[in-house]
Amino acid sequence: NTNSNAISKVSAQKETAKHKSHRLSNEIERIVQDHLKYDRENVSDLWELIHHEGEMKVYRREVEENGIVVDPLKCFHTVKGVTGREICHYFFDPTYRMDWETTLDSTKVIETLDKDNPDTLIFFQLHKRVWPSAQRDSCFWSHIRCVSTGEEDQPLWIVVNYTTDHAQAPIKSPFVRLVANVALTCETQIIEPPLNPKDIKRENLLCKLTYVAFVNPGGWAPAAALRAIAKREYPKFLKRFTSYVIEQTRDQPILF
Ligand code: 14H
Repeated sequence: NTNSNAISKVSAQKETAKHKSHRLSNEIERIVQDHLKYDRENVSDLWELIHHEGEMKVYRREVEENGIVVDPLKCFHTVKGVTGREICHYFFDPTYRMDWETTLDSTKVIETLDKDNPDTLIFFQLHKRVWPSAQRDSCFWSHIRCVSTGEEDQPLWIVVNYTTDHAQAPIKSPFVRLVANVALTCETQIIEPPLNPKDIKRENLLCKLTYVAFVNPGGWAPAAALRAIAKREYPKFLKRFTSYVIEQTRDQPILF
């Protein structure tokens, strides 16, 4: 099917690592490298822990720009029984988006940058009016990548969602455009590794997940309401999304 075809294309890229450049290549490279450098760093005391539940920790910094709330958000989570590649795959692939997203009215892919290597898609999304002000939409590139670390280690997988302009997604009132820079980074650990790697079972897998979000609401919205929504919705997203991936992969062969 189309989907497994897309998966194998992204993994093929992992082996060959030669891909065509396109109009967004430089920007993607810069933004991905920034996330790889900083996201997994522990939080300083400037960050407030707003939610702690089991392995999940959600932090934020209260920041305003010209009276608009743009609080950076950072989450750490550990998920059992799945790989980083699996988590990133379900986060990136539009096939599953509406299964786990609860804050969207719609999602649409408006461009695939390189059809031979579909690791970058441009999305147009309409957000539910959870906002106590005008309804928001978003247009962003979404990029998935596998990053090799040391020989012994499992590779890192990362997905970055970053706001972009697109002729097929003009800003139309009454909608207000969200501006975002979001990254999900995953590292797989093998616990009590069996002697033969072929014997690795799901119970041997642990995935360290980092989710970082810089979201600007794009226009005024009441600060207190926005912060209450963020505090409720980010943990809810992390729980629902990770449970979804566990559920989807339970009886599937492990995708390293
Ligand atoms: O990351 C999430 N979803 C993806 C896939 O749909 C899209 C997201 C994004 C958001 C906005 C613009 C572009 C891209 O990366 C999961 C998001 C869960 C968010 C729930 C919380 C919403 C409350 C936000 C409050 C912001 C305060 C400034």
